[in-house]
Amino acid sequence: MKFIALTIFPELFASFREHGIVRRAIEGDLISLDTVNIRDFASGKHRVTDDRPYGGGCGMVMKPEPLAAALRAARAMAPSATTVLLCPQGRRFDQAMAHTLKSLPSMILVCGRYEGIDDRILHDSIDLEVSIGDYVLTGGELPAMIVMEAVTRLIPGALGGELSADHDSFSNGLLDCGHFTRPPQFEGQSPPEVLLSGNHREIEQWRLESSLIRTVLKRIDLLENRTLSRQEIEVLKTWHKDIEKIIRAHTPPGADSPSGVK
Ligand code: 4FV
Repeated sequence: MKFIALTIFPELFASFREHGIVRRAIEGDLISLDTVNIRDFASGKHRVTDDRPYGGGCGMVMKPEPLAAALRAARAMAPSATTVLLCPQGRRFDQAMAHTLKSLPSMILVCGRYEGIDDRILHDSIDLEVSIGDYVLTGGELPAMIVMEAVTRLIPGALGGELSADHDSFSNGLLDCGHFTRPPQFEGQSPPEVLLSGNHREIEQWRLESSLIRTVLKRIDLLENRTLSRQEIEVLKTWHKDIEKIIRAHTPPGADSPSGVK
């Protein structure tokens, strides 16, 4: 995957390139990450890249000419690239979108600044608008790094060794299970016995139940339009039975329990 970031702050990507999985993926030729400085395409002594908004109002807008010239330069470097604008108006980025994007040959990531970019760029130069969340940042650089890191992790070989992204949160639409490591005792707490048992079938079952309960408690919305596996349904049925037993135990004889359980 060839990443090209269009930005007026290329230095922001310096340490991002030199650390962790992005660095390893660059060294392993799994990805490349180049920056194009939009200011290099701005004219005039001060090479301004922004101007006051038509119609008045506060803030500044990113000028179309330097951005269009920078986009042409980036396309010359990656003719088949998909051009993505990071902006609050975009489609919400998530793991599913990361899986979709990972198979692209190249991406040009446009990092806006100020109040945003001139809309005329939007119409004829942007293939996809992506938002990392419903809040407003001062620049698209951090969102671009988030997209690049999430996509890079899914490129085969990027995670290194036996690691795979298949166990990720959201990879199967559930939150990840709980994780424990040494020491066996920490502030009086020990990890669940089953994880020390070596019984892989029981460990898998525990991890499934851990994922399910965390998803039910923290992100039940993730279960709404997700097909449950037979194994997952069995777990939920067991919990349902256990919960009904508790309700019955706490319902005075003759009284209908809150859930109408006789
Ligand atoms: C943003 C987001 C974001 C808006 C104005 C950059 C800023 C400034 N990008 N997801 N949320 N962008 O807030 O992607 O140009």
